[in-house]
Amino acid sequence: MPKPKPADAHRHEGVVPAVGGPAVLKILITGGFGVGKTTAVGAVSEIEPISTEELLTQASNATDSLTGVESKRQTTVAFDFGRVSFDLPMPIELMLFGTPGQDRFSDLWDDLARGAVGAVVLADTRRLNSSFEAVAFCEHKGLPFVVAVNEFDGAYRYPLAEVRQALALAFHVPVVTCDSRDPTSVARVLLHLVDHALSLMTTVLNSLDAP
Ligand SMILES: Nc1nc2c(ncn2[C@@H]2O[C@H](COP(=O)(O)OP(=O)(O)O)[C@@H](O)[C@H]2O)c(=O)[nH]1
Ligand SMILES: [Mg+2]
Repeated sequence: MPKPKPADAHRHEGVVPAVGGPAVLKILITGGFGVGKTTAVGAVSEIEPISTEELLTQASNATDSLTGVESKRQTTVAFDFGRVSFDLPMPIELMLFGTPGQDRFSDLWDDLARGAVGAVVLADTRRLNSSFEAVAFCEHKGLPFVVAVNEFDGAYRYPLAEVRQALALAFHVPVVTCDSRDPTSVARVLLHLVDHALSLMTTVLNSLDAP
């Protein structure tokens, strides 16, 4: 009877175990209530997005500010999940986790952020203050992030430098515009974030290499 091979026998035979497929990255989609997080995940996801929208109830009226989003009838009580993959510039698969907008779920934000490579903070210039908490959260966690201004119809288009100033962003944080209903626009923001997160890594490496 042949002796069973040890589990790592292939190493001794010089056989590289089959690996491959895209790099899988976790990304947080965050921002205030009604800025378009659920819309963005749904627009870009290749799978049917998992969304835990519930009809707004009287009970949530005290905590969900509807100012400026009076037409909104649903709220995310847990989180949104979607997935999107890219072949270029390299094969990557992004797992998207959309946070609930309300601060009462901040413990869940911690869980959703764990292991994420970075975050997209969506902002609505009519209610920029609704995204303050998300910016503060990313800064506190040291999570690389980009701010994406969701250009709602009829909203005044502020220069991005003013948005940067109003949110008191560090100079290296990218600020871009997007339409969270448009898959191409959301994909562009996601790639921007991945690029930003990788470039921060390069900056750290350079500082380690410095004499
Ligand atoms: N006009 C316009 N409406 C949008 C845009 N993004 C989201 N909406 C609408 O705004 C509302 C709030 O979006 P939602 O994704 O639920 O916000 P969330 O609370 O951040 O998840 C929904 O009724 C969306 O259809 C946008 O870019 N333009
Ligand atoms: Mg939502």
